[in-house]
Amino acid sequence: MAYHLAARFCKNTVSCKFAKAINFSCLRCNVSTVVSSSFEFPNFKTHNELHEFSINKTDEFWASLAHSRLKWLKSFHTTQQCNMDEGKFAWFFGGQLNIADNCVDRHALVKPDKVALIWEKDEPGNQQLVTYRELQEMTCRIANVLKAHGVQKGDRVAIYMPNSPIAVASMLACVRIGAMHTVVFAGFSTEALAARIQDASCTAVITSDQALRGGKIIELKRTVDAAVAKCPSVKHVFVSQRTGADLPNMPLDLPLDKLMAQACQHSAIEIMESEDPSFMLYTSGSTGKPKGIQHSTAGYLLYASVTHQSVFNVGPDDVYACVADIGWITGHSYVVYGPLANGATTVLFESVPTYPDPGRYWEMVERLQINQFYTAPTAIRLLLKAGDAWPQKYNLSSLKVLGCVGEPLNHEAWHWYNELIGQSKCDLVDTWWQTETGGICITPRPSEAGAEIIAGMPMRPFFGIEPAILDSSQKLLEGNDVIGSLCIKKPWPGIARTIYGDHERYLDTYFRPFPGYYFSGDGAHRHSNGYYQVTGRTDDVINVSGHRLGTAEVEDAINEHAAVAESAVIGIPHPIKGEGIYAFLVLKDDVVLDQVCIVSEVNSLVSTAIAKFAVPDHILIVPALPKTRSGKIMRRILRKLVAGETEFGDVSTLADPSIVQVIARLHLDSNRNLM
Ligand code: 7RM
Repeated sequence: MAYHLAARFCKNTVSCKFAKAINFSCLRCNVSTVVSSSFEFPNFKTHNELHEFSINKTDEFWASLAHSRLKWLKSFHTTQQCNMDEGKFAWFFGGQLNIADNCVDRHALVKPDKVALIWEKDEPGNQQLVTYRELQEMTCRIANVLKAHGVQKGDRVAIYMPNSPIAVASMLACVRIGAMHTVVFAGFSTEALAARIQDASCTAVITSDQALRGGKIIELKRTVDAAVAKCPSVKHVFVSQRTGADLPNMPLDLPLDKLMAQACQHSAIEIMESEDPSFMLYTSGSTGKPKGIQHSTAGYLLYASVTHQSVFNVGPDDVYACVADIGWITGHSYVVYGPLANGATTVLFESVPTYPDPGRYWEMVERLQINQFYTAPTAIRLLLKAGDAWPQKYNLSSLKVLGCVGEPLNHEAWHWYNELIGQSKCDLVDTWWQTETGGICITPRPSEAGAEIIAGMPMRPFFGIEPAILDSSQKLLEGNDVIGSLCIKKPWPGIARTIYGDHERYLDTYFRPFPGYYFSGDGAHRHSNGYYQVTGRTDDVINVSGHRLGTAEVEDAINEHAAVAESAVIGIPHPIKGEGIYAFLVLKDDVVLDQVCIVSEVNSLVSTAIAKFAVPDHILIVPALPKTRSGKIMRRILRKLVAGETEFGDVSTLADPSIVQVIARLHLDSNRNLM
């Protein structure tokens, strides 16, 4: 059987011979086609052959997909013109298209009543369906409102809203008119929001009166008011009603829902060049101010679309759910742009995993009959901590693919996810990628049907991705069983094009550390079987007596302990070893074991799993770890706290800033006890 990557498209641009045979539309020619046939790459019999082709004939591979998957207003003449050394990337040069046209209009034309969004509101059992036709109408109305108030191609618009159809339509309205959106997580502080608006010189902000998250009210509009007071670039604040709260009116305010009702439901699309910027998204670096990662139009959309369909194996009638927030790149690529470009039905999750109880996700999977479910390791560990009874209450048999992203998925969490949630019948894809890569780069699927999936690693490079591991002297490490800095050798369409307003920082961060390569900032281990495991950020690497240890390796071993829900390790100065290890442990909810006993068992686990030198010098049991909103552990804060510093740098992205003081106190107390 031939390989099925581009199975959703037929080659026939006039009328497809499979029309009527099966009720499924070809995204290119808008007629029905057979899902399981392969037209695009009929000569490749295996995944490995096609992967090799994608590396050796990169241009042919991507040009073919760009033609079949995207709707072009004008075809491109040059597939790519890229230069890694100079950090210059141009894909599908000469082409013209519009993202909203690709994500909404072309589907609204042929299947207007297909559900585009399932809005899973904060209160469970309250979902709202939005069809492609309705999404098109909302998008056009917002586009008209923005244009009527002077927002133009190239302008920057901040979006500060909860996961909701109107937020998605606002993103699409921006790309429809060629304005760049910058979505800011609706929970970031006034300072964090203001810093992003200022850096991007946004001329408009789109927000909601309030947000509801886990039954709690979040005062979005009040935060916007305080932020906008410090942002002279902002001319208008469009306010949509989520709760209908009675809030004071500010001079820049405009009622979005009312203006939408008055606006025309049709709106012309802006013709965009392939390389025109589509959006930017801020991501915090370990030092300095947040970076506005800027993405392209054609390359970004193609990469999001191809990865979404082939990693998650999304079929035409599937209900696909990625529970990420739209304020994170995962929300952009795998809640909004990838699924909508593919004409899929995508769930928009407004709530939190534990509301009203830790069965929320699983109750939702049963109620909405979800087929693909994509979340973050932090959520899996949190739910694992709450016990097995929650998933066991629900029928999870609709699930086919489980995914996770954001951090290494430790073995214990992998098995729990696979066995308790996937009932050992699903493909579990641990996907590695970054805000900067635009989409998934290392992932167990796609691969040969039934090919092995190994716990604890993302394993296989995606099509067109050639990972490379280099050592600290910039030497390329060839062969297997090597550990070093994870780089990518060749350009791919989804790569970010610059850091907004600071191309030098873009070059310094990603292209100068290892000339000729894209540097991810992560460490990786290419195992003896050729599979990739990500060991954590290289700036988190710990060096104990000359042994380099990734934080993930030590944490994975610690998390194997039945009482431990999660952990974070950092390096601390040590007079003899250079660095020693300090481990912070969060215990599961129902643990009754004595802490001294847990500590000694954890030590022996690490000693057996890695080596004696990896055994922590100090273990502290804490109620929670400092994490970003997207669930990443901020080890930098733990390092500063142990060093006795009281200034923690940019903590605006912390999910719960108060935990820092709690941990600091426990740390001081434990030091006192030691003395
Ligand atoms: C999508 C996203 C990127 C950083 C990345 C890694 C870490 C992400 C994995 C992972 C191990 C994974 N974008 N990371 N996925 N580490 N295994 N599967 O997370 O820009 O916010 O973060 O996240 O360190 O560099 S991001």
